[in-house]
Amino acid sequence: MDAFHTIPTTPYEDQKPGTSGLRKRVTDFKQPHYLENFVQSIFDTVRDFRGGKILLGGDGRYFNDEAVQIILRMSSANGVSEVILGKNAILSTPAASHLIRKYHLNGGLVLSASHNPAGQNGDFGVKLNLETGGPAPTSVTDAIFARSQTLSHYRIADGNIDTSRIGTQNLGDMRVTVVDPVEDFAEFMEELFDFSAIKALIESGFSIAFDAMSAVTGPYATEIFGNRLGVSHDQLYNTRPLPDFGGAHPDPNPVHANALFDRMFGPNPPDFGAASDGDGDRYIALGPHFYVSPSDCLAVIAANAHLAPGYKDGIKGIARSMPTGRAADNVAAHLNIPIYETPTGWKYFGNLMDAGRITICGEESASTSSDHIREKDGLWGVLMWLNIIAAKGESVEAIVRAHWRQFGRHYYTRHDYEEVDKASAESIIATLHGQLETLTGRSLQGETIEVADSFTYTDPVDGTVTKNQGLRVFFESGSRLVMRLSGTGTKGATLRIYLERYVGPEGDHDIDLAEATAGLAMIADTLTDLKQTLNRDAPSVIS
Ligand code: G16
Repeated sequence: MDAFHTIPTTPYEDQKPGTSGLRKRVTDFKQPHYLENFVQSIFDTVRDFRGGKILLGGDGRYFNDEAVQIILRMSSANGVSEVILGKNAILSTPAASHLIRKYHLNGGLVLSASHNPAGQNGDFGVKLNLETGGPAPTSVTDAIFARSQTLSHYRIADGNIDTSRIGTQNLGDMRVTVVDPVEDFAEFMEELFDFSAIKALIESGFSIAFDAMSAVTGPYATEIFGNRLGVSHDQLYNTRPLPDFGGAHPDPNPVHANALFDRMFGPNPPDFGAASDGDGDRYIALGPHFYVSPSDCLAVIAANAHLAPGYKDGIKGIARSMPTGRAADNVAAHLNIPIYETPTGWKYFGNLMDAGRITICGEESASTSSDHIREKDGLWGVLMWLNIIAAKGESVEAIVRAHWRQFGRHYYTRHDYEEVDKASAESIIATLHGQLETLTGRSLQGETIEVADSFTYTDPVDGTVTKNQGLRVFFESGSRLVMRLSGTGTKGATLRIYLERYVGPEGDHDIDLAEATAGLAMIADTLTDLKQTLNRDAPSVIS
């Protein structure tokens, strides 16, 4: 029997989880007892974990292996009966959600800072999912934070687990079962999508470029696209997960996925391009010389999901986060199904899915998914696109253009000012907040403001009210401007500005995106003086 130890500790004040778990610099997590304090706070709050079964794994980033051993030892000392562990301590976020549901576990911990860079000077994170397979709601993460502020001890056992050995081992009284999540996940995807049709499409010469960005989806993509769908392995890029993601930033956007963009906008591009992020929950989709905005992805997928076998009976409802472009709203109206607008954060979709109100949900931050799990799912998004293309026999661009002709086009872009001074970013938000009630009727850049507010969400299932989820300015033309601070950054603050302009089905769908939204960007600056306040000429990332 291994010994259990009770180690005295003192609280860290900064352990409040953000949009998606606790995300900090690796150097923060490596402070004495930092990880242990947070994990003990979870065990003290989520009581089902004691005596229960949990899932554990991460996106393989630097510090993953060390953290997994610490969490295993703490799980044993805290009375967990069994941990299901991804082979080599690696699990994508969607695969984790799937396994929690499949094995009826009490929840799980996914070690990831998602799309944030990794390495000794990069970021690390701990995401907590509950028994539904979805991210813990704010009520739970707030309770964990409260516990972390009074913590005086944590419990840890001795021992070590060989994470490469499939099968069951023991750590004290706790069983640890190492599983290969890839096979399971691939089989699950075969139940949802028409693999024969996609395979036939690939065999007909349809070429793709999938970039796993040296992150967690590589092995999944190799199995699903390569082995099962017949995509040539030289069309799959960066499929070996690396602890520092090859020194790159595994965020599938035009700046960080520039290799994919160069390929898709260069000479002789493949027919379809896609990339996913650090932990595999985000994705982007492109056609030759054509990028589909994530908000359009949500709308196009919602409109065509019935073409995939798993969704052949249609969809019950759609949800999107508030800042996400409103293209999906037009689809919901057409299908006569409800559309829900939630705060940013996948956790807000969980209740809607559990209550059977929605089937498809998505966010502007490069994600679409469905109620097959309770997380966003990058490879699901890619497979859905391939299924739709195979079923329709049309290119990505033809599908999206036909969609615009039916529903109109929401020109949509997000401007991020990253790693800016926190106080300055907060003052910009405060400046706009202070004007909200007086903006109606004001005209700027040829647009007239209809109304402006601060977004409050009332969960229609449990009635929880969540306030201050972003500032919205609506224009009489149908355009919209949204501003909020990111909850996933680890250095300074990130100010996000979301610009959206609608042009109806008969309108011009070929305006340059930057041009279409330039007036709205100028309005944001006029209202808040943001460039001067941040001392920046331009956003760090435009997506
Ligand atoms: C997380 C959340 C998403 C959210 C995104 C960006 O994604 O799960 O719901 O849209 O962060 O959040 P923010 O705008 O606050 O930075 P991920 O992929 O980072 O886990």
